[in-house]
Amino acid sequence: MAELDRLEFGKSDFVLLDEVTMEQFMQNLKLRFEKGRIYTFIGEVVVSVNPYAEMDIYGKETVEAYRGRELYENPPHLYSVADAAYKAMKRRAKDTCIVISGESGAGKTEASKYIMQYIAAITNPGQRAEVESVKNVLLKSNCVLEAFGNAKTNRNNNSSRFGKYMDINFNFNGDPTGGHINNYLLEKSRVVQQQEGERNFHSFYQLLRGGSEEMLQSLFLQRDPSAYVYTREGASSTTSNDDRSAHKAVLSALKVISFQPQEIDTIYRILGTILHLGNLDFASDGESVQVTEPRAVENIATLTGTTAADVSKALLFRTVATGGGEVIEKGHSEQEVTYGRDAFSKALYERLFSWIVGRINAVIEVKDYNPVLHGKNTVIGVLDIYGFEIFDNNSFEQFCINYCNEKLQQLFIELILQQEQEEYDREGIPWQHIDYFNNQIIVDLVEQPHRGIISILDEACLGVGKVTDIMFLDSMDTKLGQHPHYTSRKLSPTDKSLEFQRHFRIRHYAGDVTYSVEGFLDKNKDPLFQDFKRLMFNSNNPVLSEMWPEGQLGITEVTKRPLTAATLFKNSIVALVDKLACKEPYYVRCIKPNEVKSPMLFDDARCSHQVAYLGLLENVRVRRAGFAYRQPYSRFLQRYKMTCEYTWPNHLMDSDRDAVEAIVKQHGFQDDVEYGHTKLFVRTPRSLFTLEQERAALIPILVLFLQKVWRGAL
Ligand code: AOV
Ligand code: MG
Repeated sequence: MAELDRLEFGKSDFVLLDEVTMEQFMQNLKLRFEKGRIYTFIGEVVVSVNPYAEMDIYGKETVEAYRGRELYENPPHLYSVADAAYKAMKRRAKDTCIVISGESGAGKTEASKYIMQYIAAITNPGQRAEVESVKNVLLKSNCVLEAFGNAKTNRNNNSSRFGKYMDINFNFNGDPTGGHINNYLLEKSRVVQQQEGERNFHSFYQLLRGGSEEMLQSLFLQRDPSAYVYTREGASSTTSNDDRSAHKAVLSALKVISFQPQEIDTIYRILGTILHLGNLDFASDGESVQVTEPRAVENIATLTGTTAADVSKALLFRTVATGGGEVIEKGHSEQEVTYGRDAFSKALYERLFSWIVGRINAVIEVKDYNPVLHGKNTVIGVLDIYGFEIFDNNSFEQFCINYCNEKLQQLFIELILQQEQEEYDREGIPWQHIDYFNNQIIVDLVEQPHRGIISILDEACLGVGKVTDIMFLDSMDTKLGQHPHYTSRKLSPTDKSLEFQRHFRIRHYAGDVTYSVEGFLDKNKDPLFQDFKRLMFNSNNPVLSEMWPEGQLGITEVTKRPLTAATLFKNSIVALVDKLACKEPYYVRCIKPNEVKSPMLFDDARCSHQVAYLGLLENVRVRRAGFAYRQPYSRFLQRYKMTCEYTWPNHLMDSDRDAVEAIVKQHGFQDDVEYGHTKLFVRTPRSLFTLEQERAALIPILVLFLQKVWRGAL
């Protein structure tokens, strides 16, 4: 509480600024950052600036200071939000979610881990073994998913290359009983290729640098990542995490999550297989293509529980059914072989990743929950997804990631800005409307049926004959030429940033991104020759075989054309947004202070850009014009009627509204409220704080009183 008033740290809530201007906002943000105050409120929203340095603010004492307290009793912290979400869930049986957003490297993943740790720390005071084990698995799953789903990019040394939404289930005691993880589009192209200065997924380097001698020998691997084509680019770049110790941590986490020895073994065999696949070379004698290194094929066969002959065949031929129902084997061209090999490597990794998530889910899934016996099962969801990103080369993956961030921004607008304003209107509360940029127009540009970019892309993928990426670009130019957020080289020939013919640009909410259409069609179709699926299904390793169930389909069995990658992604993100929208949302808005990962530097231009596009000023304005707290009259009365002689135990007034007015007047904060049609609106949390304190002081007296009544003493 004391810190809230210490001005040298700046204002702990942007709502308290003298004037809501960018200048004042930035001054306060910078001052706090420089004083080591990385968190600041906007009402219930926490704004966080990445400190790029270890902070001593997450320890046990801090947890204790925040546990069960009201938001405004302590300085702003991730723990304030976590506790608020937890309280809402526990006290009001509300499903809540914590949405963490911000661009790549802003600190989302770290924030999500602290939030999880906090929730783990404040629950299960009785140390019940089954709850402890659920908590343990939930916490350990992070380490495994990060190893397999994160990588060093040019924006962030530990960048999430998949989206993660984790639901934690709670019983009526408020203890975690289980959970569920949803993962979103893993950037699998990274398995076979990385941009300059980037790395493949951490898992490969961890295995090569941290695996035991026996392990590496059994996988026929050398220790040096530069010996493998797929890990060569990242072989010399350093990251903040030590691959060796991370490998140990992952192995022990896998055991805690109860992965079986054969499963763990299979995980590493798959990584080994992928590394060997990447090193395969092929030669053509003009007629047919051969593998030039048969040893590597044998290694792959051993690791995948198949035969060298079958591996070669799957690599070099494809089995096709002719029109007459005849099955023939058709040799690949050299180009097709390399293409097929890379597609296989990517698919192996993606399957592995999804399988790991599925295995974790099977362990943490809530079993035998009986709502009659156990009360309502409530949920806190934590969302940590890949942040908005701009690289030198932006492709299909960035397109998907940035679209996802548009959707989340849209959700923020709807939940925080729009809904708030609509509620004031609905309740007849006088206030001034606040303008904000609504990015729905960009969301539509991407996802609108028939006219949006994803539809145009899918249409191009369905085209017969040879449809090229450039034809897709032409089609966008024709259909989207008038769109204010879309342009391309052809449409803006004088624009310097659109250097190449294959470029198009989207004016995103968070900035302009120039994409290259190269590879869009292929990544969207995401084809994999059936032969690989059959090869894997027929493996004598049951764990591996289980990952490829569709391999059991016969060659002539017609399969429906699968949905494209972009459409699958869109559907999953739409479902995610729906899931979030029906929960009570809590927000953490992360800001990246500079481009060089420095703990000292506050880059004004970069920060104010983020403050602007995140809509934080608008957030403050809406919040300020508005009210920190609101509740339907009946609920307010229920909670506080005991604090007022006119309302306890029952009031005799005309309406609940009048009774509430009596309480408010008795406590002297009538200037701090507005009366809506159905709800009371309170401007500052402090008014409520007094009420809460009084209520807390009265409860023991009341309990004593009631006990006496029951015992017949009164
Ligand atoms: P992101 O999740 O937002 O980016 P991270 O959470 O991975 O970003 O943060 C990037 C790096 O910043 C971390 O690896 C830490 O070194 C540092 N960092 C972030 N938050 C803190 C903190 N609270 N205390 C100390 N260091 C921190 V991305 O996943 O790329 O969108 O896709
Ligand atoms: Mg992350």
